[in-house]
Amino acid sequence: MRKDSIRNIAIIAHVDHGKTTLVDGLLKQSGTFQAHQNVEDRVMDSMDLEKERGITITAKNTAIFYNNIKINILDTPGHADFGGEVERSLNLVDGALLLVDASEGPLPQTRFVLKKALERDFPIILVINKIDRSDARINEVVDEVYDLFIDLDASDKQIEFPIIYSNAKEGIAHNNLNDKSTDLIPLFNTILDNIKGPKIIDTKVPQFLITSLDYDSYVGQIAVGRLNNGELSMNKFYSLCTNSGIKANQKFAALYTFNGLNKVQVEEVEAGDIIAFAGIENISIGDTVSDNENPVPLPRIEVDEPTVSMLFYVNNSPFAGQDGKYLTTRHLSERLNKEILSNVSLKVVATERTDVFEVRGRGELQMAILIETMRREGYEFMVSKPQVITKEEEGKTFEPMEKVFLDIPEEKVGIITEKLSLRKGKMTNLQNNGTGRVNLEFSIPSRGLIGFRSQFMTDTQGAGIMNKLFDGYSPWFGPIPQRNSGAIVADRNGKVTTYACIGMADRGELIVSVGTEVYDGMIIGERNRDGDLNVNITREKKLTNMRAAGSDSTVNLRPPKQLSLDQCIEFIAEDELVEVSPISIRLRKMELDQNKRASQKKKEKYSGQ
Ligand SMILES: Nc1nc2c(ncn2[C@@H]2O[C@H](COP(=O)(O)OP(=O)(O)OP(=O)(O)O)[C@@H](O)[C@H]2O)c(=O)[nH]1
Ligand SMILES: [Mg+2]
Repeated sequence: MRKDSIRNIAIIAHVDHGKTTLVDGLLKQSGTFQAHQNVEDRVMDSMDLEKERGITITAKNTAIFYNNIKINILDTPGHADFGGEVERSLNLVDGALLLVDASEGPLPQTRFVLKKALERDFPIILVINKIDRSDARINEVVDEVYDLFIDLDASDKQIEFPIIYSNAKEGIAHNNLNDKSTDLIPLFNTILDNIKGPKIIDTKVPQFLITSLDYDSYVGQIAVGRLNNGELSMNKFYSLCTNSGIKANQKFAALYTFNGLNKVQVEEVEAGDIIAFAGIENISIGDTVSDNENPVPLPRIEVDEPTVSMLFYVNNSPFAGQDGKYLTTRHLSERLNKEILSNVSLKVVATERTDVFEVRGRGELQMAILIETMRREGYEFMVSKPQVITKEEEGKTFEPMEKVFLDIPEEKVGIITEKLSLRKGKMTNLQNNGTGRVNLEFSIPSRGLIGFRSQFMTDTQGAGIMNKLFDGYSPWFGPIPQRNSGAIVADRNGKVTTYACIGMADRGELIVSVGTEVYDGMIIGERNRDGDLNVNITREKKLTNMRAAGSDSTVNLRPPKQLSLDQCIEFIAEDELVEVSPISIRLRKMELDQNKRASQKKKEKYSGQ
């Protein structure tokens, strides 16, 4: 039976094509907010880091009512590193709105999300968004989407998708480009007409798949998901089907349905709806809540495997414990294990050292978000350079590959091609649009892209656009040259002085400012040539030099380069670490003792590495 009083849909697209903005419009026009209520832009991007970065990081659901029909909407992230969130969300819905920017057209993540939706044979509604853009090329973009469907082997039925043209910012949707509609009603109607209500069996044993976890300081952990069949009510007992067995006699402390951005507490919930509960302990994503006597678990959620890993170390730097609340092995291990309960695309693997954990994920941005979140919570720890996760097959090593799509000014083709070929990239397509910009496509080992983004931004003076898409595995490509500049490293503890900084002007670029406390082995700058340079950055001017004493202030000291967390992660080499605490981000050599570093170097040279 189909439950026609409910619709469950996901909004999927490449990053920035307007998903969250469209949800704002749907929320507002469905009368979810009170007339006087002041609603901020992109209200679904509720996490601090989402607001700061202007991107969606975790998929979230909201519910609106239109013509007495409840539409549960899942807003998903468009950045490739959070692709696991899209895969997870698709478990909750019966159809998808595929948003495509009217000027940019389908981009790599459009392909990824559409492929995932077609695999489930979902009905798709194509929404060409940002039709107000002066550089919109609507008809071309529609054709490109058809090409994409064909390329993904869509069936004839799948290709017969309806098309809506929208300006999500203004909350306008048209069925045809020359429509005069001034609201989103055409989109609401297209959703109701094309995406059917959930298929359910009311009388079957209840089956509820935990698809996301939330936390409420009052009731504790909350599980969100879709009740596929049956019903759930308070005061009854259920089974929790976990990875490690079935636990019977579970009872809810609260049951909720969604209305707008709020959860509404109810006594029972009906099949087909997206609901939440509190009160059952030790749950994780992928668990099923089912009948107490005859539980029937649903298949666990599967997402693509992680491709990068980073090591998380307990902070053992000389400044350890100065800023953080949580520092120990136990703190770090508990926090990381909590993360994997709610983040399906991350994995945590133990290492030979008890104070080091390997965290596996989809990309550097996903890692940076986790690190930033933890540091804001009061954690202090260190992380290593991201590494790719290789596979062994028939005695051979395979490494993850990526397709990179670049849109750059014509005059930058030379330098970018050169940089990418050093990193083992191979150009697979070049298209000159005759507009002064060129589209390039490369096939490259993921390893070659680690740390490339900031170099790309510098080389294109910020005018380049880079997108990438995971592209399977290829045999190991051999060594790829690392950062070609060395680090400037403090050779003793102390405070950075103006005098010492002035002396560094022609040695490279500093990343610490005058007055910063540094330690022996801490990285204080990027050298302008190969090899590390150990320096005394705490040097004071000799007192005998009295006459020049006043001249310090007249020397124009170049301000230090400020590295963001993402840039620090990109910057470090294999023998370096980023040390993060709630207050500071420092870079250091893994081995703080310079004599030991020197002898390690010698050994490497000797062994021909
Ligand atoms: N001109 C124009 N801008 C739009 C439109 N829709 C969204 N935008 C803008 O596009 C930018 C990205 O919008 P978001 O809604 O955050 O995009 P998103 O798809 O949710 O992005 P991610 O969640 O990070 O993948 C914002 O600056 C919006 O104001 C539109 O129809 N026209
Ligand atoms: Mg968004």
